[in-house]
Amino acid sequence: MKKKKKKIKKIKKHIKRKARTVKKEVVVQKIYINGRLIEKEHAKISVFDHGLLYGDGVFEGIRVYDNLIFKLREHIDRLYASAQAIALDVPIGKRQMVDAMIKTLRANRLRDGYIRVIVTRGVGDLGLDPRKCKGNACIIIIADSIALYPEKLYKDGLSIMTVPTRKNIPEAINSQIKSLNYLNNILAKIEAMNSGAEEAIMLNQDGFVSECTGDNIFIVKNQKLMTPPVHCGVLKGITRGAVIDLTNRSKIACSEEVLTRYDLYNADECFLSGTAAEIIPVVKIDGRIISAGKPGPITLKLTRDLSLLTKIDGVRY
Ligand code: PXG
Repeated sequence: MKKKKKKIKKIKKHIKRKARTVKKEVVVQKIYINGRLIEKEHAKISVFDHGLLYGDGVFEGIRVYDNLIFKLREHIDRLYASAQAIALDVPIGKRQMVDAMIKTLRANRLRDGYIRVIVTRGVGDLGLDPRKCKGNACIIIIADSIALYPEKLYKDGLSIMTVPTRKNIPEAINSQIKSLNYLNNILAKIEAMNSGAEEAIMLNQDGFVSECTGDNIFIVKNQKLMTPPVHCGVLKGITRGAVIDLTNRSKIACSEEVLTRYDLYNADECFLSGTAAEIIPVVKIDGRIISAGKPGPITLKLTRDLSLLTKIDGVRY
């Protein structure tokens, strides 16, 4: 009897020790910086990095669902296109970038979550001159989780509002560039939050609806889905693209339309789409109740369809 008790004690001790080591492995987050995986606490870059000093760099946010990287190719292509647009040489190729992302995901034992890939112009001096950063482009990959809005709002719907801050004009900074400078959108977000709304609708210079601060916008009117075209200053969102594909498969009519605030106020349904947000219903716009104050049927169907798509469509790692 004594022997048995001793054995059980030994096994319990072993399990405890094992649990401790597993926990330790999960807890210590590792960040990829220029080819090295560094513990979060020690993951640091220079204060002379032009990404910090000037927002000079580009990024992507990508979701992973149960070991599948959703729309990987699209995100990688957009990252390199953003870099090309700001004349930033990414020091590694697309294949190597994917390998680095997978290495980071595995090191963090992340099955579900979010990868942030950042490429900055790198270390220069206290002047704008990008030539000073030559050869120093810095690659950072963070594998983590993300929640753009509280869970409750996915059931109840968002209240959003148009804000005074307009989209940057495309001749200044094209909306397709996912740059490290989000000040325009942050100002819009502050304005919305200061007025009690969770998200901002940004208009373009001509007063037409463009997008929200980190999501694209869709409305439903008479069973037909509509979203602003790219020339209205919207980022060609990858989730936006996935939603459009889903409507094609389900034979739901969907088109790109120049939209005004009037169109939003009179919509039957409204939702936002984005990598971080996924699909989130909107029930109030500038104080007007939309969709009888609850998520509409087409919004809910597309939410279900997108969720199914993320379970099958992706690159396994
Ligand atoms: N518009 C803007 C301005 C964005 O920044 C989208 C639309 C949606 O695009 P995708 O391709 O994701 O469907 C975005 C994307 C964050 C965060 O941390 C924001 C985005 C993506 C990931 C994370 O807030 N915005």
